[in-house]
Parts: sequence; structure tokens; C-alpha cells
Amino acid sequence: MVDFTLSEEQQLIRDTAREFADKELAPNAGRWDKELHFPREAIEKAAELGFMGVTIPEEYGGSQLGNVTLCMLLEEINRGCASTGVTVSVHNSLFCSPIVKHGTEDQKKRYLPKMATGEWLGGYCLSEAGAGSDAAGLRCAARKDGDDWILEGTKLWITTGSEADVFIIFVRTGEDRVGGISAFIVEKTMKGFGVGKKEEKLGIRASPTTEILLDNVRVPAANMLGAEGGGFKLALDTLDGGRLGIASQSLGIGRACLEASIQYANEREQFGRPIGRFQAIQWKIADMATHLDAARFLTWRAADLRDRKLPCTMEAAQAKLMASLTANNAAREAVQIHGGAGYTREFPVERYMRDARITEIYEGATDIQRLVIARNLLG
Ligand code: COS
Repeated sequence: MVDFTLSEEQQLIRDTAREFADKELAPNAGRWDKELHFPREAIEKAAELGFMGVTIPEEYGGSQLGNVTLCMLLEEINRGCASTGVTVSVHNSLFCSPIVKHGTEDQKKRYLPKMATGEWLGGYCLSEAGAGSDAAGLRCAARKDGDDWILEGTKLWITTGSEADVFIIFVRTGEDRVGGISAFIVEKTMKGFGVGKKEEKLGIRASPTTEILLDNVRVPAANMLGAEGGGFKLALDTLDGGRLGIASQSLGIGRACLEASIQYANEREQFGRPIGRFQAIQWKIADMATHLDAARFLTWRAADLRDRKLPCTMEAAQAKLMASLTANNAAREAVQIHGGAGYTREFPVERYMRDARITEIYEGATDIQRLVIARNLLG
């Protein structure tokens, strides 16, 4: 059965998120971007609205609304501020979801209630200097010492790195390329844990991206997430969900571009009429809206499969591929429609264009999404 009707609960969440984005995010996002200000106050408000526990079961303080609802919520938040959007996305899809799916009862009890209220923020550490697209090439390692593991190495490109309280960290616990990787839950207060260099970025500048330094961090064996050696599959399974978050971020940025373009096209006059009366502008706007709808259906299809616990690796890759390309195209066209004004910081489309660029890079570059899709088709 295909049903495109949103439930009353979903409509309510979407409308609440839209209002939150309009009131709290959109008016401030330009300043946060300029000042590199992490919007903690906005994240706290998002938490009060229940946005930080969307994938968490009610018994641990969350709302357990699932991936389709999370996608709707993330689209609205990213429409207002992509830096806030990626923080909420990583927290929900890359930290909370794998704890719900693979965590022990003790791990769930310790972490999920704090994550649901936003008291703690979550992060995800997979990438390293030598392990980007080739994630299984990671070299950070853990050695066993009694009942503990000692983690050593440096992680790179960590979203919310300097602000998160607890991280899922993937390290090598054995020689085997894939079967030698395990996942650990590491708290920032653990001795030897450190935050390194903060990146100077083109976009999503209010979201801090840092190195994470592991200097012989002693982690109890009880903090291993999933089975020893099961870390790589856990990482990729988690990224299937994360990619839906980034697809939704792309949709949010794309919609912001569309809405700004419509407003400008109706206001700006040239040759004696609003530029929206010219077919060249009309076609750009028609294409933007159509491609965004197509990308949204791909995203919700994959999220629905994930909610029903069905495989969605290819569908999530298709959603992220399509949505990120769509956002970048929408941003390019939005700047073009605004002309010289769009190239200045007077109008937000300049920021949308910088923010959109990352959606084709993180949580698996466009080329990797194509590789995943092709492998599923060709074997
Ligand atoms: N979920 C669960 N398991 C998966 C999976 C998924 N989505 N995709 C693959 N696996 C399994 C495979 O089945 C394989 O297990 P078996 O050997 O038992 O069959 C294992 O994981 C290894 O898979 P594969 O051989 O395909 O690994 P590769 O090293 O070839 O890497 C890519 C696969 C390139 C797809 C992966 O490294 C990737 O997604 N890279 C991008 C990383 C990324 O997104 N980084 C962003 C970090 S967060 S900002």
C-alpha cells in the first residue's frame, strides 16, 4: 500500500518544527554563520520540543516517532539553519539510533534518557586522515587491558566535536580489514579524551567540526557497542540512517532556496515587470520545486523501509544522492535568480549555497552513493 497522507501527529511535529525554524533559527542563522557561534540555546529549545529523542523509545524518555517523522522534522529545521540541522541529525541518527538498535540494557539506561532531554549531545567518530571514503582503512586502535580497552589515535571531521558529551568511536581491535573493527561509547570526561584542531569551513560554519584525540583513553569493556569485530557493519548500517538525515538536510536547504527565489522573483522588477514574469525564471523555479518533491519521495520511501526494519541501503544512497544534487542545483539557481544581490551576505541564498556543498560530501560522498547503488544493482 502506498499512502502519502501524513498522520495528525506527523503534521503537528512538522508544523511545530516549521514554526521553530521560522522564529528561532532563520532570523539568527546568518549571524551564527558569521560569528561561528554554536547555537546551543536553539538546540536546548529543540530539546524542549522533543526533537532530540525522536528515535528513542518512550521507556527511555523519547517519542519513538521513527525515521519518516525524523526526516520531516529535519527538513524543517534545516530550512531555518543547516548548522542546527546537522547537530540534530547526527545526535538522533548517528548516536541515538545505534544505541537503541545495538546497545545493552545498561547502555540504553545510561545514555538514552540524557540524550532524549538534550542534556547530553551525541557524536560519531568514524573518519580519520587516511580513512575517508575508505572507512574500513581506519587505524585508530584499542588494546585489551584487564576489563578495559585502551583507545589510541586521532579521529577527523567530527561533527559537534567540541560540543558533544559522548561519542560512538570506531577503532581497530584486530587485524582483519572489516572484522577487526569494533565500536565503543566514549564520554568526553574519560581520561585521555581530547578535542583537537577545529576546521575552518566553507559552510555549516556554526556547527563545529573537529579532530578527536584519543590518548590512551581507558574505556570499560561494558562500553563496547555491539559485538567485538562487528563495528564496521554497525557503522555502515548506522550510516544508512544518517544518510536519510543528510538527504533531509538537503531538502531543507533546497526548500529555503526555492522559497527565497519565489519571493525575490515576485518582488524584483526589471524591464518593467517582476522577473518572475519571465519564462527563464519560471522554468528554474518549476524545476527546483519538482526535483525537491522527487527527492523527498525517495527520502521518505527509504525512511519508511527503515521504520519497517527492511533493507534500505540502496534506497538511502539513492535518496542522499538525489537530494544533495538537488540542493546544490537549487542553491546555484537561487543565487542566479538573485543576481548580484545573491552573491552578497545581504541575502541568505549565499549561505544556502555554501551550506548545500557539504551535503554532497559528508556521510558518504556522491561518488560513494553511486558506488553503493551500482554494487546493489550489479553485484
Ligand atoms: N549495513 C550493514 N552492513 C553492510 C552495509 C550496510 N549498509 N554495507 C556493507 N555492509 C557489510 C558488507 O556486507 C560486508 O560484509 P560481508 O563481508 O560479511 O559481506 C562488510 O560490510 C564490508 O562491506 P564492503 O566490502 O562493501 O566494504 P568496503 O570496504 O568495500 O566499503 C563503502 C564500502 C565504500 C561503501 C564504505 O566504506 C562507505 O560507505 N564509505 C563511505 C564512508 C562514509 O560514509 N563516511 C562518512 C563518515 S561519517 S561523516
